[in-house]
Amino acid sequence: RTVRIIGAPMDYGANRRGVDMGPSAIRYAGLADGLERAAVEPIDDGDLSMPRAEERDPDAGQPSRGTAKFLREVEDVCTRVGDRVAATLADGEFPLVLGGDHSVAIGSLGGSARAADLGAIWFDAHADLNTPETTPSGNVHGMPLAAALGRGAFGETDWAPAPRLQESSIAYVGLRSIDERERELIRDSEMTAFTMSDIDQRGVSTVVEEALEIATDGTDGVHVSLDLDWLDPKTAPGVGTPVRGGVTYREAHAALEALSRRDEADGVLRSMDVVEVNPILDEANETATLAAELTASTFGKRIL
Ligand code: DIR
Ligand code: MN
Ligand code: MN
Ligand code: MN
Repeated sequence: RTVRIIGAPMDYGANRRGVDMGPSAIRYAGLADGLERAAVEPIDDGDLSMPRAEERDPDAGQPSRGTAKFLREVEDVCTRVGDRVAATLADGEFPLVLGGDHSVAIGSLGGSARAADLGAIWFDAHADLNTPETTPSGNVHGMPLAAALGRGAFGETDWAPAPRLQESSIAYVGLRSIDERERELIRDSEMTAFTMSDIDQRGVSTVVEEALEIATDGTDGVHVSLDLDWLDPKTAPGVGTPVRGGVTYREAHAALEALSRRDEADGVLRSMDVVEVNPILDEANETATLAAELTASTFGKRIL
């Protein structure tokens, strides 16, 4: 299996500058070696080029309703990410997108859902379901799932909605920080939300197996979105929006190994993004190292 690494050093979607250095930090932490040990062949496409946020006006290109900072830049990057992901899949390779902030997932979901019915597993402390109308921050990294589902003002765009992604095929794993408006949105949606208390009660492997059932039922493959703030900040300090009470180092590996076991059996995984690593906030590249290790676990790296 060939894994094509697509770097998307984007920080338009989050407040904390530094997340644009994520792709180099994850590469430096040994991503390619880890993938080779997992017996996949990595090919690195390098990084997409993007203008620095300081050169841009965050208020240009606002949606018809509400706020979404740097929306024009997010559109430009996500369109290119989507095209790369779709082309990679068409070549029979696996697209691995390195963020950057979580808004890159609008591109990876869109590209991956172009030629297949897509399910998704969302490992995150946050629900990422705000729209320009509901967002408390104006940051697009809190909106990628809403964008891919064409909710709110995103529904009027032709670039954000992912063509073949159904709400009912999406499962969250590890939620613990949800905005007031998002709570209603989740309750009224067809998505499945496994929170940290589900993990406490039933164990992470069981929860991930159930998430896989949801994401594979009636779909052609699964997109995995790994936001490093899913982990506890003691384990993964290098993120812009840490929330205590996240999964441990062992739980994280167990979760991604559960994905890998299922993938070995029926090849269900289709695309992945690894996002929100911020080296400026990190301690000695710990979070990037974790990102590289967890990615290798997803592709089948084992202790023995
Ligand atoms: C918050 C933070 N819900 C927002 N979201 C984050 O700004 O919409 N997502 N950090 O990963
Ligand atoms: Mn996120
Ligand atoms: Mn369909
Ligand atoms: Mn998050």
